Amino acid sequence: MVKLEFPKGFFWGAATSAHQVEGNNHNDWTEWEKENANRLAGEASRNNLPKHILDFYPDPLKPENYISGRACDHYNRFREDFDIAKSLNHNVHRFSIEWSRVEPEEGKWDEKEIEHYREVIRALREREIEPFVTLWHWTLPIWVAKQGGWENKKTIEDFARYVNKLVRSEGFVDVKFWITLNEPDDIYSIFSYFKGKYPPGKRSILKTAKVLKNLVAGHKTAYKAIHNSNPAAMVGFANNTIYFESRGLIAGIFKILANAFWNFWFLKKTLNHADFIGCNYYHHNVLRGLRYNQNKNEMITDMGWEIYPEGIYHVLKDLKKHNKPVYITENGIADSRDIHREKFIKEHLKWAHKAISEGVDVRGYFYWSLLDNFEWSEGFWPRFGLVEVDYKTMERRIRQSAYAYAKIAKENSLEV
Ligand code: IFM
Repeated sequence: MVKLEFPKGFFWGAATSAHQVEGNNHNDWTEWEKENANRLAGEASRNNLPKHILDFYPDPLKPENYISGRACDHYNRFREDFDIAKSLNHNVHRFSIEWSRVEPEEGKWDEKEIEHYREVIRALREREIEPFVTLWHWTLPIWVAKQGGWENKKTIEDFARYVNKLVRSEGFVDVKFWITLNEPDDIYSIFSYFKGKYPPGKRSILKTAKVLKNLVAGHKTAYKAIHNSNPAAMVGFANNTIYFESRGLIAGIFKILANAFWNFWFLKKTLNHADFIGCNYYHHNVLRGLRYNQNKNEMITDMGWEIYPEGIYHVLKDLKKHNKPVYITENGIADSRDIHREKFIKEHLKWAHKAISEGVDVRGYFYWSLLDNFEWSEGFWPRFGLVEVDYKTMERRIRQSAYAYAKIAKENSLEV
C-alpha cells in the first residue's frame, strides 16, 4: 500500500451547472427540449442503451426523459445538497449562474435572482466550501438566442454587461474563483454549430468559426470585468481535453492537428487572459490513419465512453509548459449501478498525482457531478452523481463511491 499525498490546501469537490440541476429554467435549451423531446425519445433504442438503466425513472424511451423540467430541484434544495457535500468533506464546489434568470429581458435585472445566487455563495461559505463560479454553461436567455446567440457580435457586449453587473454586486465582489465559459470551443461550438446536435442545431463551418471568435472575445471581456472589480480574482475557463494517441505516420499528423484544435486552440487564444487552466477530462481517442475513436473500449461507462484514467496524466503533462495553476474542473462517470465509480476516481487521481509529482501545478479536483442530473440531449438517464437523485420524489441517496472520495478528501491523500 502506497500513500499518495496531495499538495497542502488541495481543493476537493464536485461540479454542477445551473440548467442541469436547478429546475424550472426558461432559456434556449428549454425551448429546444420541447421541440425535440419526441424525436430524441423516438431515436433512443432499447438495444443501444445499457439494460440496467431501463429500470430507472424517467424512461429514456419516453419524451419526459428529455425535458429538464424540475431537474433536481437544486434551486430550492441547494442548502440540503451543500450539507451533503460538506458531510463528504468537500472544501470547494463549482456551480454556474443562469444568465436567463439574472437578465430575463435585455438590460432588465432580476434582483431576486441575484439575491438567490448571493444566498448560494453564502450557503457555501457558511459550510467552509469555496465557491468556484461559472458564468456561462451553455444556456442562453431567450432574447440572446433570438439575436443569434454567440453568432452575433453584440452578444459579447451583452455578456460583458451581465458579468459586470454580477461581479460588482454585493456578495460577489469577493468571490475568488471564476470560470467564464464552460467547454466553449470543443463541445459548445462543435455540438451547436458544426454537428447540430445541441441548440441552435446548425451545421456550418463558417458559423462555427464566427462563434469561436466571439467566444474568445467574450472570455477576454469577462476576464477584464472580473479583474476590474477584484484584482485578486483567479479567472479561467473550463477546457474539454482529450488524450489523443496515434498509430502510424498519418495518424501522427492527424494527432498534431487534433491536439492543436481540440486541446489548445482556445487556450492559446486566451492564455494572456487566464490566471489558471480549467481542465475537464473524460476522453481518450485513438487515431489510426485518418480514422478516430479506434479505442479498445475494454471498460466503458453507461454512456459507452471508454474508461482511460492514464489519459488525464498526459493532458495534464501537456499543460505544464504554460506555467499556470491547473484545476481539474470536471472528471466523472455515468455509472447508475455505482460499480466503477470508486475505481474510476481513484485511478484518475493516481494519474493526476503522477503529473503533480512531475511538476504540474494541479491545485484541485472537481468530480462531475455532485448529483445525478440532466445530461443535455441524453436527458436524465446517464447517472453521473456522487449522490443518486430519485426524480419522482427528489430524494437524495449518497452512493458508496462518494464515501470513498470523501475519505480521500479528508486525508488529502490516496492509498493505492
Ligand atoms: O454534463 C456535462 C457537462 O455539462 C459538461 N462537461 C461534460 C459533462 C458530462 O457529459
